[in-house]
Amino acid sequence: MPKFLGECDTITALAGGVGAAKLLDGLSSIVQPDKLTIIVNTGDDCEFYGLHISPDLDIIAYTLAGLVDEEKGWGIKDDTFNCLEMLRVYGHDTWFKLGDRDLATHIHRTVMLRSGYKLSEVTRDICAKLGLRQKIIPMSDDYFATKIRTDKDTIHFQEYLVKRCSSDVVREIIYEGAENAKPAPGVIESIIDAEIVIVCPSNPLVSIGTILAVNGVRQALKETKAKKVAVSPIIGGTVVKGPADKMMRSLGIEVSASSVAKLYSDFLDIFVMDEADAPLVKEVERLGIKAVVTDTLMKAKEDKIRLARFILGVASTFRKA
Ligand code: GDP
Ligand code: FO1
Repeated sequence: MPKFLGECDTITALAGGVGAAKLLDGLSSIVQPDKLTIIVNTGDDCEFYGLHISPDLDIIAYTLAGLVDEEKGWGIKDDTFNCLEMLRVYGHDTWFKLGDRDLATHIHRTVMLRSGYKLSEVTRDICAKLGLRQKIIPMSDDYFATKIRTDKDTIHFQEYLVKRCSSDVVREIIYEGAENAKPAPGVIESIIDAEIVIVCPSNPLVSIGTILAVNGVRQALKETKAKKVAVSPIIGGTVVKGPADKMMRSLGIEVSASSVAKLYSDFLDIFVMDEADAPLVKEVERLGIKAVVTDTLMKAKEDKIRLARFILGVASTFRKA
């Protein structure tokens, strides 16, 4: 019985924030929600005013629920910032822009965590209440914080990204807590049991790199029989948004699609690159990865659906050696 696109395949995606959310939005339009599991980076998680913020989990959930502020790619559309303004009056730091409705999510999450629930349980609750049927799982329930060592200090990733606008030279990325971080329930199982694993176009160092740093994840990706497809977040030697290019350059990694492929080469089957990077196909194939090119820039909904269809199409025709 032939499979129709997205009909029967169980898909597990590894995701960061905004870049991943766009592809997952497209994928969700063509794949039944119960076939899709999304493992999300929590290295960006941070605390403000005693509240636990999980930016990437929220970006994915808000996007799939149709709530996201599409212009920014994060936060809730048409949100107001009255609470933040009052916090500023009281002298608190307000560089991380938490909207009023967004704050409700962080309050709810924090109340549940304080009552003893795990982050994965809280996430399941939030997703159910937002009406989502896709399975969204944090990479780990354990403490994990991405820290950036600059020339003068070591700071949380959000401080590097938002407060300092990625202006520091990155000397080292520290995955704090990685040694003890166990995968959340369902992470390893969903990789092993999937028919297709998609590595979303996310920052390879601080979104996908963190997920790969969780104990057992890389091994599961090597062991699974799933077809493993990654989409390059680098197009024509530059980023669509975010600091991945600056970070790679600072760390002496060439800013190119093939460098990203190299970072995943121990487990990857197929690498989807932009047409602009067609000259790099041979270089990627020398890594033992099938390289395919298409227009990977997602602006409108049609672009997201087209890329999602393309990925499922190449995965369905790929045969492992
Ligand atoms: P993250 O998702 O949390 O890792 O952070 P960002 O949302 O900043 O994006 C991560 C990466 O996704 C960046 O390196 C972007 O270049 C890439 N990205 C964002 N939008 C697109 C897109 O439409 N197509 C492709 N190919 N990459 C994208
Ligand atoms: N990104 C910003 O550039 N500035 C902000 O003030 C900001 C606030 C914010 C609040 C909630 C949330 O869920 C995400 C938020 N982001 C903000 C996005 C976030 O910092 C990053 O895009 C992700 O961590 C990277 O995926």
